[in-house]
Amino acid sequence: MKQLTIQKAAAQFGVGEALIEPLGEGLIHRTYKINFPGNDVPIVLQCINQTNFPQPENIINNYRIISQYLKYQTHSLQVPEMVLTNTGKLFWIDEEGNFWRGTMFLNNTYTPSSLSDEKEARLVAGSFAGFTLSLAGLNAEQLEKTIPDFHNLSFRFQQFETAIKKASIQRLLKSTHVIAELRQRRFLVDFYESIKTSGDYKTRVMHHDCKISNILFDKTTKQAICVVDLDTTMPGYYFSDVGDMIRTMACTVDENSTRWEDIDVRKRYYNSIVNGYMDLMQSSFTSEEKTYIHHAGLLLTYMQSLRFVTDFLNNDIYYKTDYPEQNLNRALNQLILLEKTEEFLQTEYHYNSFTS
Ligand code: GN1
Ligand code: MG
Repeated sequence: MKQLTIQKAAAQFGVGEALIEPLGEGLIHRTYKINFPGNDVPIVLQCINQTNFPQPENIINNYRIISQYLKYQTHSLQVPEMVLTNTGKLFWIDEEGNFWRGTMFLNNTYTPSSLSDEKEARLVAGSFAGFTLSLAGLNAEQLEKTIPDFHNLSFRFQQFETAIKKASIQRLLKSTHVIAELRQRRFLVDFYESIKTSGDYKTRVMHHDCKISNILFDKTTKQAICVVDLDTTMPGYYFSDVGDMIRTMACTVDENSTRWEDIDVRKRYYNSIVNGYMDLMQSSFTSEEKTYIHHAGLLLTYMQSLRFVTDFLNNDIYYKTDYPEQNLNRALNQLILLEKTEEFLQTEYHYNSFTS
């Protein structure tokens, strides 16, 4: 993105010459930290990706409802306050149609990109569980579906099959192994369908992007203080948040790694995440949700592999990439992680994911 475009956007949210720094490692939006000369506190300026979020106003609307609601919940984590434009608006659209919004940057905080120990894993799991519990009294009907069918596994599987039909022969040939392995695990889609139809599973407000970098920690106390990136916070099922934490935090490497032989599940982290999440959630969980808690990591890792290979087959239109086969490599990384999780669950819990 052109520096001038960012400068113009920044100028809407503050006064004086803005100092601009890129922020974060997200695969979707463009995010910057902006310092204005007269302000002690920087702001986070974000250009919303409208290919992924065709109605960015929905994100703003949800954010407003959630942050208002959380303000009145004692002991709950907060979310950074919105920063209005100089004319008092919640967002700004530039002449090219880019959609910009601002939130406060919280000084004296940090977001770790990986876990330093199991205690931290428990803390993060408890934070996301606490977030869902704090929002239990919110009328979830008020929230917009910012991305319809976001964690709908049947829909993701359909998108994958459609992409296979339309893909170029070159991309298809490169993906044969991943495609075959993913097709073999269709029983996970059937399991998802049973969640949707059985009535034994509740919908709750879920964050839907539970990576460690979406929790802000206090530099001094090392405590979790804020949840960020609420773009996909909307009603969802029990598996989404704990599943995404297992996928991103219990693994030895991150989703961009191509050190295939190093990909594995870290037992102690896995257990800390599940136990940390269950500590808070079990009073709200139905017996089915408790019984199938270990399906969570499988579902999310499977879904992410489907989504990455689908994007590769669609010529990389969704996720930012740094080199040509990155989405295929990400899909393979997630597939290996899925296989390792299956092995891990069988050994540790005699858990057979093939039956639901
Ligand atoms: C996207 O950009 P980021 O990291 O916040 C994606 C998540 C994926 C993730 C994979 C809106 O999130 O669902 O799990 O990439 N968000 C959207 O890294 O598609
Ligand atoms: Mg996100």
